[in-house]
Amino acid sequence: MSGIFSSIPKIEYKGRESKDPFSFKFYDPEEVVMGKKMKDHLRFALSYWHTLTGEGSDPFGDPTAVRPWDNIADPIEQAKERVKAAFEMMEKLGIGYFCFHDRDIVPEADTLEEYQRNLDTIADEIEKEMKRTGIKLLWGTSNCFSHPRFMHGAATSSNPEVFAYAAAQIKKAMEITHRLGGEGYVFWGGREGYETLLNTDLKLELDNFARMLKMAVDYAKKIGFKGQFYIEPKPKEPTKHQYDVDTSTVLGFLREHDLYDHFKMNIEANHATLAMHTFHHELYLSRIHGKLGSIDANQGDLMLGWDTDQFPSNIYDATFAMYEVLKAGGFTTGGLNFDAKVRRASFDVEDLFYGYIVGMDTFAQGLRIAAKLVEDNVLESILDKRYNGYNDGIGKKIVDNKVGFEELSEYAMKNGVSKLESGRQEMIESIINQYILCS
Ligand code: XUL
Ligand code: CO
Repeated sequence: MSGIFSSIPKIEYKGRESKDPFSFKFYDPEEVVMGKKMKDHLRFALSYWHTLTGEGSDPFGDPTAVRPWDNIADPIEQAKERVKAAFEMMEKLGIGYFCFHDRDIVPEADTLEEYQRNLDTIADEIEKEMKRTGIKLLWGTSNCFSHPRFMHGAATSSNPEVFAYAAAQIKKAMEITHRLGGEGYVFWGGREGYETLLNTDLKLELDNFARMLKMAVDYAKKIGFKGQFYIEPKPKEPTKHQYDVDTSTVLGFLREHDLYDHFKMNIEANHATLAMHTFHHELYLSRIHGKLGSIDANQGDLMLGWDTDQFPSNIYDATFAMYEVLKAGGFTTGGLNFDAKVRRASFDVEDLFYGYIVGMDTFAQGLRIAAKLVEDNVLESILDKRYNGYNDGIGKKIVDNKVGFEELSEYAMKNGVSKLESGRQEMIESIINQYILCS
């Protein structure tokens, strides 16, 4: 077999009894679940950064992985080889989408002009491969956090020249995303936050952040980019306080700055847990506001306090994530991007494939289980029963906004609280286990 990953076969669905590590045990792309093929529900995407540029370094250690393209000295030739590798990998895994930051596809150059020219060169290569394979761009984004110029932030930098530089970078990344038919564009705060309040003008930084987002909205209109804008919340790391803490914070910020209608959420599992929320919580909250846009599917190690971005293997999390996606009516522009990297000691290219296999299998099975939960009305009937009091009598008057303190006070004097019911948490957990273990 020729190609960059010649030792790795095409990964096929072989069923749950399969002992072949290079096979899907649960992800059957063509299987129809609730009237739609699995691959169309899940809309898996490859993360260009972790997969093609990740090298296994961490705050305490040097890179561990040497990839097949690393021996190419010329940075542009190396970038072209990465494009080939990305598409070969997606073809072998049957992944239909990818996501990238500008800096993932080409390294920084001596000048901004040269950098942008290089971006165009590699975008040409990507475009060719997209045409050849039919693989699509889920979203693009700009890396305004790695280079030292962003040490104080990008849109929230204390230096207006840095604000301008970030705007130039975002403008170009939006143009490339548009040119490649990207279905979305992500803003992740990067270094938009602070290290200490003692040198921070909180109001100016937050207002400038909103200004940058407004400029992006205006520019999208100007170039005719119709893709969905997303904000990806994260509470900390790299700064001690990131402005996009979590879904609630972001929705409040968007409302305050008249940006609400232009953005949806891109929820990342490991960011949710860093915010001391569950992944389920962030998705549920996004869904009830009609803001569940896309997902960065990974998981953290709860024993480690940082963003480990591991490939997801937790079936409970995947089940509730897919439950929320189904309840939201499915993805439209969004999908499941594996913002995930292999662990530092998993340095072989085979490990990259095993990472995607476990992630895709976990979410495929999560989808099957979630579909059964929805079809059997399991959680809906629990909610219906639990909140039944709000369907008539005093409860209905409360939700219809027909009563105030005086009427309620009168009601309470007369009736007191007649009866409380159990929340039945353990019973519900037992039912969920039954669905997970028996599906
Ligand atoms: C960082 C992170 C990013 C975003 C895109 O924690 O998740 O990779 O997904 O910038
Ligand atoms: Co992410």
